[in-house]
Amino acid sequence: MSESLAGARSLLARAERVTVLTGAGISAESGIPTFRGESGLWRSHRPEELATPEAFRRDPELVWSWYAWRRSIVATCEPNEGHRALARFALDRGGVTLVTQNVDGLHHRAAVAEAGDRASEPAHPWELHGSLLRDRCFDCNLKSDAHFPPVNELDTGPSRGSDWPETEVRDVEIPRCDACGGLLRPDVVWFGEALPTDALEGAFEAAAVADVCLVVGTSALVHPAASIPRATLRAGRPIVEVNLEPTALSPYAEVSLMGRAGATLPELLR
Ligand code: BJW
Ligand code: ZN
Repeated sequence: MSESLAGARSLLARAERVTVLTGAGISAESGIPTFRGESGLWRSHRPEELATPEAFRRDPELVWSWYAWRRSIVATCEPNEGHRALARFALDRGGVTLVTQNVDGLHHRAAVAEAGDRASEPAHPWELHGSLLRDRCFDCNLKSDAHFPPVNELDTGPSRGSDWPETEVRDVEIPRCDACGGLLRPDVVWFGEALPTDALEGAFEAAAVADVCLVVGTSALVHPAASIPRATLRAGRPIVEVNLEPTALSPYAEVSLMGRAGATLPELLR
């Protein structure tokens, strides 16, 4: 076992409370594209044209086309060894708060699968950037289960490409809110929008009292999520990082484990 892996394991073994912050990198091995980096979504698409309220006001069909494609990817993906290792870790030892920037629902699916017949309830992670699995009214904020595009219009077959087929759902009528008739949007957090207060407060509170903050698969460039591990640092406790490459947080991490989350987490959390 490498020295850093042993060091990280010993920090976790001594910790009573652990807060885990995850990002797109943990779902990469499930086949969900990350945002930054070589094949990241923001390499080929401009965030300001797709992930802002202004973009939605300007061209809701375009934005929905992109999210429909993203939903079609998530619909075919499964939690990977990284999600599962974290779910087992939380169920086995308690004292773990899971906070994610991801909108794919894979942490919860892993928790449900790992909980199986156990008595303990699979916890929902704090979802800082919302969920792709829900819609929300653009006008009155009423939330509902995702119902766009209709499941039978999702191209989830083996022919689904890795690129966004921009035109595919452009002609589909966008559903409207039952309560006020406003346009529905995906219930995710776009740039310039506030994060859900309960998730943000829950995450900062858990980080501030954590004995270790474990940060997995995030470039740590998007705030306020990227500031959460600093609450642990401010309390004089360490950060352990798992990533393919150094990030904005690496200089502050007690241990940086460079590797795939799907291989590293099962080793680290065994
Ligand atoms: C692997 C791996 C493997 C790969 N194993 N590792 C302070 C300073 C500067 C700017 C700001 C600031 N505070 C706020 C801002 C503005 C802005 C911001 O942060 N901008 C920066 C980019 C400069 N923030 C906001 O606008 C936020 N809102 C806000 O601040 O509101 C204020 C407000 C208050 C009150 C009223 C009104 C407003 C909102 C941010 C929303 C972010 N939304 C997105 C899209 C979500 C919906 C969707 O999915 O479409 O969230 S953007 C995108 O980035 C997504 C992600 O959750 C987020 C973070 O990305 P993440 O997860 O880190 O992914 P990547 O791709 O960046 O990194 C992947 C990592 O994995 C890499 O490091 C790889 O190496 C690694 N990896 N494979 C392990 N197998
Ligand atoms: Zn409404």
